[in-house]
Amino acid sequence: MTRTGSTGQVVRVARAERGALLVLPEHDLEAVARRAVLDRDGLVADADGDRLVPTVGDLLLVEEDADATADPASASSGTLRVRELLPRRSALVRDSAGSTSAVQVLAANIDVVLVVEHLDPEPALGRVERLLTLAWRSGALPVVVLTKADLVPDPAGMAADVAGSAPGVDVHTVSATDGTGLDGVRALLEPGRTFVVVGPSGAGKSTLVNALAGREVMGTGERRADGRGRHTTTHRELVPLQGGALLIDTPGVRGVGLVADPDALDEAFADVADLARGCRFADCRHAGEPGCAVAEAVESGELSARRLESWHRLAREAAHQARRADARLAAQDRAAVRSRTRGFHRDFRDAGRNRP
Ligand SMILES: Nc1nc2c(ncn2[C@@H]2O[C@H](COP(=O)(O)OP(=O)(O)OP(=O)(O)O)[C@@H](O)[C@H]2O)c(=O)[nH]1
Ligand SMILES: [Mg+2]
Ligand SMILES: [Zn+2]
Repeated sequence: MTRTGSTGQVVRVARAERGALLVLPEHDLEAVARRAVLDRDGLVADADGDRLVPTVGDLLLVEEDADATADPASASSGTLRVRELLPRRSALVRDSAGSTSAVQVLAANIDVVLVVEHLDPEPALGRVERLLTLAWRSGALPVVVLTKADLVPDPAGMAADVAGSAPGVDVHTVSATDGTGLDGVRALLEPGRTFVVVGPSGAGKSTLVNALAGREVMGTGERRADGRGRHTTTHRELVPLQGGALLIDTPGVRGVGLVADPDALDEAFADVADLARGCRFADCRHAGEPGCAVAEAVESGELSARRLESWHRLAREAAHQARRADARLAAQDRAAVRSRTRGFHRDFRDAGRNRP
């Protein structure tokens, strides 16, 4: 390990693109970002030797790139070479739909996930529930931010509705236009805390980041049908704030796949999980079993049918994803066995050949 190397230093990934990273020194996030290069495969090994794709928010051990400095063409760029990925204390992870690639880490080492949803058009509760489940799974604290309060007559009433789908989660209602509610979000921005902002395109994520930063760090804008004048965010970026907190802006999410985690589902649906303790069967699926306390709560109006449906959808998806992950693991195992077997056959053949 190169941890003790004289030129080794720890940096934070501000932006990750294929093969190249923009990084900031861990303790001087206002410094000018530098380029860091990865091995040809675009991966970096962690302490266990697993090779992973680095993502925004990651902490990396890097060294000055001696080769690049020796090369006059790149000497001025002062490139860093990535040596090791430091352990992630939290990670916002989505399931990528493809069968080949596994999961995608959207952001690492985050403290708070700001789930941003607009009040106009009307908030999509199912999307909030899905993003909260991802957020609970990340190991960071989820917080809901409802934007565009200036565009609706009863923001507080709408916020109460959303809060019903976000048990145990603080819900803030803001308007970037008139400044309503921003102080409540600002109060969360303790120095050294990292926030990631997630939500649909047009929700006002970048507008919120700019308002909190007090300057135009991210492009924002209305999405127009002709595609012009459009400032939709296309990359994830870490934005250090003056006060010492860090914000990660992200592009709008369309479909985000859940990564299986029953605990995260129980957190996001704490109301359903609580009710489920009253079901006759410990493994009740709340799908017509006798003595189902969850069904009774829907009957009595204590739990909305919509919310139970949402739980069913996400629970099915998590189970499906778990099976897919198992299948991927099994395929990897089979490939490993095949290559071991090939090695064995080769050894066997060679041994035969060498026999006198
Ligand atoms: N009226 C009003 N408009 C807002 C508010 N916040 C954002 N907007 C507008 O909504 C539009 C989209 O805002 P963005 O911040 O670009 O949205 P985004 O979530 O970053 O979108 P993507 O980058 O595509 O994911 C812009 O025209 C903003 O000016 C708000 O609180 N009130
Ligand atoms: Mg944006
Ligand atoms: Zn039940």
